[in-house]
Amino acid sequence: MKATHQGKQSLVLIVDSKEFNRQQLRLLVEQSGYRVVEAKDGTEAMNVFHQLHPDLVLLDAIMPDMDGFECCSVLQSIEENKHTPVLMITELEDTELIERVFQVGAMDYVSKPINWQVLRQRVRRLIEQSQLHQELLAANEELQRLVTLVTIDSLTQVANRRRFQEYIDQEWRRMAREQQPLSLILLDVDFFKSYNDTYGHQAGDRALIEISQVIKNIVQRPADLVARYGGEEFAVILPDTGALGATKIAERICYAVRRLAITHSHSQVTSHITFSAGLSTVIPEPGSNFEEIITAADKALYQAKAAGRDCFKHNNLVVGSTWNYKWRKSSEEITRCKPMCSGLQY
Ligand code: GH3
Ligand code: MG
Ligand code: MG
Repeated sequence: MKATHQGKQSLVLIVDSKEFNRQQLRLLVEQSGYRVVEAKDGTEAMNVFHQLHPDLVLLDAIMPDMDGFECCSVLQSIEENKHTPVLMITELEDTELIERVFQVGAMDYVSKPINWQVLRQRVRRLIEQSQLHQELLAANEELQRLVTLVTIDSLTQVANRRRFQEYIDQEWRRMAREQQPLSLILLDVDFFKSYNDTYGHQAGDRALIEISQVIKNIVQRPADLVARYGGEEFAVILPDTGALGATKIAERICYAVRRLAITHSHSQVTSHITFSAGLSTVIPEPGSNFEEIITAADKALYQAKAAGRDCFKHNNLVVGSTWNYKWRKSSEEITRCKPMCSGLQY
């Protein structure tokens, strides 16, 4: 019989107002190889539960003050209670009583007079189930931790490059199937090397964290993804979003980064941190490769840098044209140059 869990003997909390009953139950549980802790009423049971986190609660239904049913309900509502099973001991095999047992969240019951062999089997089964459940929870937590590790950028907590690649591939194929536009924004902080040189690498890290948070707060649709594309470069994937929708998002990001007003006295553009952006919007051809949109957005970003930074270019593959936008430098409002083409798609 398996009485230990990861080298530790399982602990059973026996709750019964009568000492004689507790002694009998203790004997049976200890003979099965488990440790025992006792409580004489509901209040004491709560205290012991909080302190010792037992693996099973053996609970008498009839107790003065808080009866077993109430006690069981309270146990279920405890936040740190990770599904500790409750085995209820009832006076009678009565249908109404049995229904209440399960209503209050107990996993099973035995009725009096107790058949000791049945009780022994139920205790063992519930403890084994509880152990399996705990192992599953731990494995799931570990899985979540690993998923986070491989998909999230550790500095900024947005998606990392690997997740970006995976997601753009997936959404590219989805948009190709649905023949809907996919937009990509690539953002690159201007003169960030000189920011690091002036204020230090740690200040640079803090600025990247702040900027990523700002971007994340703006990009809100469930299907959108913000990723750290490289050192001081971010990418925003916007499925089901046309050129004007993507432009609006880029404008909002620009506006919010301006409001951060992170001083950058050595920037050759303004006295604050700015960025340049390249946008691209594509309705993917079925069977084509997502690299197409990255190349287009990257080209637009390069053009934005060449055009003096602190601006963005849109390389719209949907209508086959490129146009410029310039963030207005002196005010919080942003003006953009007139697009060079018509027929924009949301
Ligand atoms: P440009 O306007 O042309 O983009 O100029 P830039 O200085 O931003 O570009 P460059 O590619 O020359 O330098 C990028 C800098 O970003 C270099 C590096 O110091 C900084 N950087 C990259 N990753 C990190 C990071 O994780 N933390 C910090 N603090 N700085 C980083
Ligand atoms: Mg760069
Ligand atoms: Mg840069």
